[in-house]
Amino acid sequence: MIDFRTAFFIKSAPSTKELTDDFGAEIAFAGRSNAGKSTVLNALVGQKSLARTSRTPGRTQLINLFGLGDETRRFVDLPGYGYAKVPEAMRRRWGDALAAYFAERRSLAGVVVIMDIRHPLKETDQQMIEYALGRALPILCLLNKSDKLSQNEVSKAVFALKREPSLAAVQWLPFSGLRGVGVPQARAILSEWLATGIERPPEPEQEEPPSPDATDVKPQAFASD
Ligand SMILES: Nc1nc2c(ncn2[C@@H]2O[C@H](COP(=O)(O)OP(=O)(O)O)[C@@H](O)[C@H]2O)c(=O)[nH]1
Ligand SMILES: [Mg+2]
Repeated sequence: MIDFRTAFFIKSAPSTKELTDDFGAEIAFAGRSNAGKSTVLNALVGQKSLARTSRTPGRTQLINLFGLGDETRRFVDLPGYGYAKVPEAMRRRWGDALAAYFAERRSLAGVVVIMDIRHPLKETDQQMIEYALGRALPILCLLNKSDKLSQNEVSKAVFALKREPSLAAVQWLPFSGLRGVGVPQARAILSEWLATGIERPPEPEQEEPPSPDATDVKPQAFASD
C-alpha cells in the first residue's frame, strides 16, 4: 500500500506538452469545477493544502503534478472543466489537449472522476469516462459531497448509476472530502492501480519507422536495384 501522505508537489504544467517524462505510473484526476477536486485530493494525501481549494471555480488552468514518495508514481490534477465562463475557443483547445493526453500518455494507469453526488454524470464527466474506456483504463468515480445527502439518498444515487449498462466498468464510491468518507477505500483502489501500472510492460511503439536491418524487407526493393 502506497503511503499517500508522502505526496509532494512536482510542478505545474501550462499544457500537456510540459508534463514530466512519460515513465512510471500516474493517475489523472478530473472533475467539473466546484465538484470538490482539490478537497478530495487533499483528503487522499492527508494534507490540508497540497492541492489548493479555491472559492473561485474554474480559475486554475494549470495541470498540477504530485509525486507519491518519488516521481515514479504520480497524481495528475487536471484543470476543472465545464465552467461556463471559460471562452468556447479555450474550452475546445483544452478539450483537444485532454483527448491527446488520454490517448497517448503511456504512464496513465487510471482515471478518477470527481462528481458532486447530487449532480453526477454531466456531459463533461461522461466525456472523461469515454476517454478512459476507450483505452480500457480503470475508472473510479468519486461521488463527492455525500455528507449533503442522507444515507438512503446516497444508496439510491449509487444504485441508479450502477444500473447504467454502458458504465458497467466504472467503480462508484460515495465520498466526502470534507468528512473523510471513502478515503481508505479510494486509497486501496489507487494503490492497486499504481502497482499494476508500474509492472505493466511498455506498450510497443506505434509509429516506429521500419528498422534498416529489418528482416522483412520488401522483395521489390531488391528487384529494382
Ligand atoms: N459539503 C461538502 N463540501 C465540499 C466537499 N468537498 C468540497 N466541498 C466544498 O465545495 C467547494 C469547492 O471545493 P474545491 O475543492 O475547491 O472544488 P474544485 O473546484 O473541484 O477543486 C468548497 O467550498 C469546498 O469546501 C464535501 O465533501 N462536502
Ligand atoms: Mg480546485
